[in-house]
Amino acid sequence: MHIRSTLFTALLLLPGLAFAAAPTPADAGCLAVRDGWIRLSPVPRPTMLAGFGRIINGCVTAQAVVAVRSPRFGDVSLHETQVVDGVSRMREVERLPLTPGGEAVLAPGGLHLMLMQPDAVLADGERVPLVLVLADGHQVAAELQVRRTAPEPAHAH
Ligand SMILES: [Cu+2]
Repeated sequence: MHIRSTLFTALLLLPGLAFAAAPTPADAGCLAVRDGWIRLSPVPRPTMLAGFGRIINGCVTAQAVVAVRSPRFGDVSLHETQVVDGVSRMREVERLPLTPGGEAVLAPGGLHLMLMQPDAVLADGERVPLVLVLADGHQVAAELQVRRTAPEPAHAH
């Protein structure tokens, strides 16, 4: 017991050693957003927009998205649209789990990013930065393009 607590203390005193763990999603770039887009709003000055795309977990470990931010929006959250008794409703998804090698598809009528309070009117073709916050505290940078329709899915070569 004494030896073990001494070792623990030594690890605390050597942060370089203590953090020499497996590569994180941010370090390895194994978690990414593909085909990210924001649906151009028909409203002249929208206060709310929807974002879509695929969140791909190419990591060997399970991951979870627990928050999303963008410098262009006052508030961003993950939502899911569900039709209950013929009525379309949205609920907030507080935690989006991603299995190793798995992906989450955000598409109209299902999972989406709810983008609130844009800092300006977004133009067609504009690129908007986004940050995914993972359960382990790491952050993954992504980008969404403002478009009228979904982009053609990019195929792996
Ligand atoms: Cu929503």
